[in-house]
Amino acid sequence: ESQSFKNSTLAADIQEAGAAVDDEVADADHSEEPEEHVPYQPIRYTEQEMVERSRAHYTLMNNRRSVRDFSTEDVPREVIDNIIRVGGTGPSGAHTEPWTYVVVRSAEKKREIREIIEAEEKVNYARRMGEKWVDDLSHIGTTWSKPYLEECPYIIIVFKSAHSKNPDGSKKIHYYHEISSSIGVGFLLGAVQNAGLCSVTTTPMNAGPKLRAVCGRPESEKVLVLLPVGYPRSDATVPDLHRKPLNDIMVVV
Ligand code: IYR
Repeated sequence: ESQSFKNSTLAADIQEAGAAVDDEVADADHSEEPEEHVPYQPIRYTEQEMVERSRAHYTLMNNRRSVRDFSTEDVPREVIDNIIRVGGTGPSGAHTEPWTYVVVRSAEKKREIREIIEAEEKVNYARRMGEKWVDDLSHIGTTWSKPYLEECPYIIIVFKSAHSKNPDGSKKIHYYHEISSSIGVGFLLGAVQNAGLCSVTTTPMNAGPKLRAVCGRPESEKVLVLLPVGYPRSDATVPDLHRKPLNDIMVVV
């Protein structure tokens, strides 16, 4: 881990609370034995701290927007590594961790990915989605054209798998792999926002198998979503969307 992380107050807080888990210890235990339980106490804040932190977090996340106008400016690789680490912290069915996060850095691969997606999206917009869907989407302003897939410095492709192999070669079933991997995507989006970067959830119909081949992933892994990651271009725009107020999304019973 970097010195800057080790020296930060946040890191110190977490370590003080005994919540830091050594990577090697976490990686080592793949035994069949029932896992030993260990004490766990997350940091306890005062009520005022909780209010302030939850408000600040809401402000951060409420500023997130899906961005499709990316700058070609590079992003430090360590930031991407840390975002992926966050994706790996999500809960998963029986702790089976059904995700693989492919980080696409190569300009050539990004070009191939753009070509595959644009070819499918031409058919999607013209035929597969249907008139009503295309009409319902028109206020967002999307089309089959996806130049941002080449302009962004990184694309994260999230793969989900229904199963893998145990160390002894037996089949390991990934329970709830779809929802687990989707929660992982939520964690990634939060991490991207926290880093001051932008993304857009991209789910191109029919492009999965070709994208999997470009990434050299096995057939057991299916593309769930693509996340281009980078800075917005200085002339980036987003649709003027508004979010439902609390009273429209929360019901207390
Ligand atoms: N996946 C296509 C179309 C699309 C569909 C929905 I629903 C959106 O909210 C946005 C886009 C595309 O990326 O253009």
